[in-house]
Amino acid sequence: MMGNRICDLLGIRYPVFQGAMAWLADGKLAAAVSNAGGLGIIAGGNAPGEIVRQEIRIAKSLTDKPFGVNIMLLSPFRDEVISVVLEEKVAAVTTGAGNPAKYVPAFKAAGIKVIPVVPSIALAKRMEKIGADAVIAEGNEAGGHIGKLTTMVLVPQIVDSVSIPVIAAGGVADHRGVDACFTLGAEGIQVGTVFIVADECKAHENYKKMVLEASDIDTTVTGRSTGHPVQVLRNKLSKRFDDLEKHGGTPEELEALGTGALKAAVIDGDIEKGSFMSGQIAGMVKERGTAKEILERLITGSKFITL
Ligand code: TUI
Repeated sequence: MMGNRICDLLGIRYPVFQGAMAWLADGKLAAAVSNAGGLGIIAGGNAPGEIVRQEIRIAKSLTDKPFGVNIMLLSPFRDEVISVVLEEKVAAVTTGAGNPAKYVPAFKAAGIKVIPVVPSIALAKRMEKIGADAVIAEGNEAGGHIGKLTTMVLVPQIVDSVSIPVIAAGGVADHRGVDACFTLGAEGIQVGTVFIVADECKAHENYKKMVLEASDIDTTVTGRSTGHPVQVLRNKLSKRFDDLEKHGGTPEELEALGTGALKAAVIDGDIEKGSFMSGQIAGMVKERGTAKEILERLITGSKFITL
């Protein structure tokens, strides 16, 4: 898309990012999305640096298009993942779950585009001031770790507060959502949940089925009391989490319940004990396909992005 600032910044065809879903967004999925013309993004999640390096190398072997890596700032391996990303010189870094200010100069010096997720105007302005290339305004319709505001409320306020381009995330699954975000002033979108059911996504079959069969009200937010709210598909684990929170569970008890739960969902497909992170839009995800088919289906009919 000529003249779109996100496409020009990254050298990509469509201003569509694949959200960095911990455990799910690996080198294979990221490469498939980048090959389809979007920006694939490898999720650093809580993985050690060398695992992230392996995924970067896999992506490099599968595509010559730009792709990104997301740094999850709560990760115990944050610093080593950052070192790996600097060494491997990926095209772009997105960050989540925290303020990346102290790392921005190093990314910029390495020629890596920096695109933080911002849940507020204050952080968006700060990121612009220290040289971020764009920001992602992620509303709390999104899956996984979420901020306080919805996409509808957050995006126009961030757009009005900064001059750098804004990518909208949270609650988008078809061209109507895409166009709503562009109407709010976004110049790109990020989608995660729609890619869980991509053929190239490693999610366990049970995870894919849960997304495909989800109804409008099947997500819930756990962990509000811990200060780290996480949007997931409702299941036995989310119910146990809710009960523990209601009955004054300690942060340690809550953490113990969550430990290993994402792996249980993604790898083992453990319907009862897994944490099936997902955006609220799961109710609209009804069809599988390759990453390319999913991306093209998403933008077909858009007045802002043309195939
Ligand atoms: O990061 C995400 N979503 C995620 S990370 C993740 S891995 C995880 N696993 C288990 C427990 C917790 C996380 C799963 N989903 N989205 C981006 C995002 N970033 N949403 C909200 C924020 C955010 C919040 C506060 C960004 C910056 C921020 O800054 C606070 C500050 O210090 O100013």
